[in-house]
Amino acid sequence: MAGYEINFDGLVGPTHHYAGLSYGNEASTKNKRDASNPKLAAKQGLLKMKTLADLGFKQGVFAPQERPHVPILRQLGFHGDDLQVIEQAIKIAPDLLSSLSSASCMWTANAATISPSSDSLDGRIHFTAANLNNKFHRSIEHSTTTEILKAMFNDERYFTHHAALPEVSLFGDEGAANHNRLGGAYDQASVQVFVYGQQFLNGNIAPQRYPARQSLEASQAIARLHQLDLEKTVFIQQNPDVIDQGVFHNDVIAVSNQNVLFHHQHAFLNQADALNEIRKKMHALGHELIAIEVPEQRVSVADAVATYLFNSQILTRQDGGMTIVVPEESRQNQAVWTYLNDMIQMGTPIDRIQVFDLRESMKNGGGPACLRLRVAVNEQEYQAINPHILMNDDLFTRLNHWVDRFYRDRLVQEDLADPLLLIESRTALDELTKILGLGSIYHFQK
Ligand code: SUG
Repeated sequence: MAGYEINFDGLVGPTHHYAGLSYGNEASTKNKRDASNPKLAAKQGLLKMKTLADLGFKQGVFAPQERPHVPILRQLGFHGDDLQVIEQAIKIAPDLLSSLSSASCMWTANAATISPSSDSLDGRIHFTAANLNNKFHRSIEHSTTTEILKAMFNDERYFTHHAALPEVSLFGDEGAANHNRLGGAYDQASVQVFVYGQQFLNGNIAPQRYPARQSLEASQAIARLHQLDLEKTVFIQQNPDVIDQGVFHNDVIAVSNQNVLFHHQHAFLNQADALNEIRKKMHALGHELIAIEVPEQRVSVADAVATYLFNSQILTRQDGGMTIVVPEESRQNQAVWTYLNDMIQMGTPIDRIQVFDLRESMKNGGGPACLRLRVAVNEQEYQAINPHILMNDDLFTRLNHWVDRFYRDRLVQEDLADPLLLIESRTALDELTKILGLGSIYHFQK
């Protein structure tokens, strides 16, 4: 039995727009106030899920959250009925309404950190929702994320859910985007690699321009909660210079699958030592690391950030080879595309490229890997997952119809106060819980 890796992609919510909310994420800042197309965004994501499912990869859907977040608007002093709350907010604090309307939960790589049962001392899969403390619009995701995860993985024999860490920068946690796992079969013990941006207690190396979103203290707390064996765990610091060049999460500069680590020359601080530690710990488990290091000379950090070369997914096919999933922007850049085509000839397990148009998400800094949360399971755990969230022909058709019925093809900030948008979104989400068999994860009154 080899187990499976399932990718759960975030379904883009109906209020997807460009609000420029993420300082340090250059795409987000650059595209502030552009008109978005939520319908196209959702369809681009669905097509990615369906294509990967058709290629034989295990693929699931992660439901969006309700936005705008009316309870928090109330907490901030807006009052009246829900529509009055929103009307006041757009007049007095339009940017706040934007924050509380962001569809940012689509980037499920930031939803949680997950440790498979083969790595945990108690033999259970552990989930910890990320507090996303660094950005207000994302810090409001974790409690609903936990509820959705419980509705997806609802079997106490196998799945343990932890609440997010304390909501301060000392424990800033951005989830799986800063977490890799290196080993062999998905259901066998592997080395977990936590990549942090800054050590807050007694650390002295930090980015100067942009924030480090993930702390070492958070990564260590997750490792404790998930009952990881420290002999099989590595904590490495992301290179602060690349954070300052727009690499706001580790998955913008490195990605792993099984025994392969694909990363940039400048990804990590003290890179040679970091790789040696991973290599040694993998070796103790009987695995050899294949590190594919991309030299700056071939692909600059700036090109990596602009094209999201490393925000790719490396997926193991049923024939044992690996496919790298990249966004269209990687094909459009000559240096990156030439590198990719050379790479698949290098004799590593990666021998195919799959390209997706994810432009709507990319304009907010979210590439293929941002949109997915991976969960490694064995056969019994796989059988215990809510079956309604797994992608197939029927679900694809139903979700496309659902998007056609409820989503707009243009959205700008002023539209966020349209009472019809709230009604459309709530009706849509209410129907979605039935399609995905999630029970009552939303708490609005219809
Ligand atoms: O947190 N963008 C997200 C992108 C997340 C990408 N995820 C990973 N790298 N795993 C973020 O910065 C922008 C929203 C706006 O500006 O409207 C935003 O939240």
